[in-house]
Amino acid sequence: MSALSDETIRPSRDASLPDPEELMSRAEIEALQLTRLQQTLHHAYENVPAYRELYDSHGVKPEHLKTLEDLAQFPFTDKEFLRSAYPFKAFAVPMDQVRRIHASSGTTGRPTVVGYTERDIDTWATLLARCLRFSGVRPGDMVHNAYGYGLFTGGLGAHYGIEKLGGTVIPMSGGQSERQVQLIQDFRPRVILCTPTYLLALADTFRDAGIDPRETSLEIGVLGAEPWTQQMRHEIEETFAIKACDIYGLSEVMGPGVAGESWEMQDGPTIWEDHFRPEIIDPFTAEPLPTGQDGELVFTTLTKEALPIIRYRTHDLTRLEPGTDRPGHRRMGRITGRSDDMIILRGVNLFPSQIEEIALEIDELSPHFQLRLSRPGTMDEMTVHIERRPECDGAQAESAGQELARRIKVRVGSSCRVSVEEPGSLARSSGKLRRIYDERPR
Ligand code: DLL
Repeated sequence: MSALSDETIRPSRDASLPDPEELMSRAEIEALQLTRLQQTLHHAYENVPAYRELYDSHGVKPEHLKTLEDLAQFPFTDKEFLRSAYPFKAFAVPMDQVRRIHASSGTTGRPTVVGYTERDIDTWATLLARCLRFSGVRPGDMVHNAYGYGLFTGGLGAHYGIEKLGGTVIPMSGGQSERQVQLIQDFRPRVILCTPTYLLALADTFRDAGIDPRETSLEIGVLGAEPWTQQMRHEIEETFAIKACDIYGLSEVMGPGVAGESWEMQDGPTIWEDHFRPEIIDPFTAEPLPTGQDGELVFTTLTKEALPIIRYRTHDLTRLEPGTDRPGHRRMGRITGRSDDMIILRGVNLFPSQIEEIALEIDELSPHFQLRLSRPGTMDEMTVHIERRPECDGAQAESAGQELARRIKVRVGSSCRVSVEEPGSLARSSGKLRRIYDERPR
C-alpha cells in the first residue's frame, strides 16, 4: 500500500453523509442554540466595546438571557453599527487570530469589514459543503465556481466548501464569459455556482458560440447572492436542462451558506440553525413576528469567534417556515427583495422580483429587464425596459408589452410604461445584476 492510500491521512468524516447537527430534532437544536447564544453574548460583551456600550445603555447583560425568548430584550444591530466600528473594532479576537478579511462594497460610504478565525473559516467551509451536498452535489463532482473571488465572500466562501466536500473546484470567478464557456465545454463540470442572472448571461454566450445550453455537462446550479423568483428558476432549469437550487447568505453573518436548499424538495433554503438563530420582525415597528408571517429577517450568529453578530437586521424581506427535509431547522421563503430596494411609486410599494414574476408568465418576453424611474413633471414614472424573446416578432412583442403593463397595474397596483427592447440590447449581469436605475432628480 502506498503512503498516499493510508487511511490515517484521510479526513475522518464521510463528506457524503449529513452532519449530526443537521439531523437534530427541533428540541435538540433549541437546546444547542440556548447554550451557544449565551456563549456568544458573553463573548461579544467581554471582547467588543461597541456591544458592551450598546447593552449597558439598554440595561441588559448577557446573564439576562435564560431562554431563547429573552433574546428579544437585546437591541438590534445593523450595517451602521458595523460601519462605525470600521475597520476592525467589531472584532472579538486579537488581530493575530484573524486569518481572513472580507468586505462588502455597499453602495455608499465605507465598506463593511468582516473577519474570520481559523475555526470560523472551517465552520464556513463545513456549512458550504453541507449546502452543496443538500443541493445534490457529491464528493468527486467537478464544480465550476463563477462567484466573484476577492473581497466578496461568494468566490472564496464557495471554494473552501467545494474542497471540504471533496469536490474538484474550478476557481473561475465572474466575468470573461467566453472563457467560462470554453472551460465548461472542455472540463465538463457537473455543477455550476454563480448568480442566477449571470447564468442567464452565460446562456447567451453558449448560444453565440453555437452551443445549445441544454447540451452541456452541467446538471446542477447552486445559485444565489441576489433575489430570484420561482419563474426564474423554471426559466434557468429549462434553458440549461439542470436542477437549480438556492443558496443564501450575507457577509456580515458569514457569507454564502447561511441557508441552502434541498435538491429533493426545492422548497426554499433551510437555515442552519445550529449556527444561526433567525427571527422575523415587522420592518417598520421591529416587533417580532410569528413563523409564517412576512417581515424582515434578523440573524444572530451562534458560533462565530472573530465577528459575533447579534440581532442583525438584514433588510431582507421573507418569512420563516417550519423545517421539512431537515425538520429541526426552519426554512426561509424566497426573498421578495430588500427593504432598501423597495420602489415607492406614487404611494405603491413594489420590488423588481414582482416584475420578474409577472414578465416571465408572458411567453414573448425574456427575463432580461431593467426598471427606470424618472420624474418628467411632478409625478414619478417607471418604465420597464424588457427584451423580447428572439423567436417572437416585433408586433407580437408590442402587444406582450401592453399585456405586461396591464398585469402590473392589476397585480401590483401601479401604472407604468413598458418599452420592449431588441434581444441582447440590455446590460447583462456579471454577478449581482442591477435592476433599478433611479433617474429622478434628488
Ligand atoms: O451575496 C453572499 C452570497 C454569495 C450568497 C454567494 C449566496 C451566494 P453579500 O454581498 O453580503 O453576500 O450580500 C448579501 O445578498 O442580504 C440578500 O439581500 C442577497 N442575497 C444573498 N443570497 C440571496 C438569495 C452574498 N439566495 C445580500 N436570494 C443578502 C435572495 C440573496 N437574495
